[in-house]
Amino acid sequence: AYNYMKYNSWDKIEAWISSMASSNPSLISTQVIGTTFEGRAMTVMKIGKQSSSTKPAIFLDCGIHAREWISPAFCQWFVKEAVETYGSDAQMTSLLDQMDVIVLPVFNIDGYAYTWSNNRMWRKTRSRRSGSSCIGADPNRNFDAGWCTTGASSNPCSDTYCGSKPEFEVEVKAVGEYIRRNLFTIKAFLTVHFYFQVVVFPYFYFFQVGAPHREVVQVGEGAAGGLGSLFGPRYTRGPGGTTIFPAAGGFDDWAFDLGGKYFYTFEVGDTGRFGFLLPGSQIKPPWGGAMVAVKYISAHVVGNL
Ligand code: 0X9
Ligand code: ZN
Repeated sequence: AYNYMKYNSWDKIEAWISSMASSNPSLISTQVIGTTFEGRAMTVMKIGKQSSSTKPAIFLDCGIHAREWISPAFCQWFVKEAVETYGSDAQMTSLLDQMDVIVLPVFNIDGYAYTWSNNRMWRKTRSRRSGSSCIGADPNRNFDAGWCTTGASSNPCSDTYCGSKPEFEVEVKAVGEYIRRNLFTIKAFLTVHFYFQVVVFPYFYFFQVGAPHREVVQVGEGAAGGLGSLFGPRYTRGPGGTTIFPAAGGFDDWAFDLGGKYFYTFEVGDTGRFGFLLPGSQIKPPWGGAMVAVKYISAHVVGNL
């Protein structure tokens, strides 16, 4: 059986995606949305009760930063929980009856593979460019939202390199195009990072809460409450630029500007004892918290369609 209690290599995750889809055909369908720089297929898993009409959807992505291993582990855990609790857990059942959750288990697959093969602390993609021997760009700085104006670097050797131009990274372009094509059905976005303990929302590229202010904040507070119930009041929430740090070119700000009403970025993890090297045996509590938060936000979205 697939071991969710440890981290899994990309090869294992890729095989897991197909086997989950083929063993749960009534709940999961897959679609390839692009190819990474190194040629790996980017596959999304659409989880939800089948319907003859297009259902509204929530987009959940993990692993935009290569070394944040707990993030892809959470996406896998979410899919497992969805499949196992659909029909018994009331919240999950109502969510999957009314909406689809579109899961991108690993956004930055090349980077993730590289953290397994060469450098555990790698963050960026693995793209190459002429004029520099440094490799990769930060995919969460490469979206077209105040691109490279703050909290990002134009130095290709930096860990927060914004790339040669917005959506230059093929993975970013693939996700961008998928979202543009499906924006009418995608009602909310959830992105999982490691390792602050926050639920944050746009904007990150300037100091302003995105509209509609009050509702976005309230839902974020409720979600952070779910995380806080597992981790204590350390869990904070708020608009990104002031709550954590300003950083332009993010997936969240870009999708928000495009018209995505709800976009929450979760940072889950411990309080820094293990940092990025959080052992697989420690991943369960942060997942539990994130699951509570995901369900909280989904329930709000379902109730406000
Ligand atoms: O800096 C980031 O991209 C995220 N933090 S991390 O330590 N996991 O790298 C925060 C992303 C918040 N969103 C934006 N800055 N747009
Ligand atoms: Zn991150």
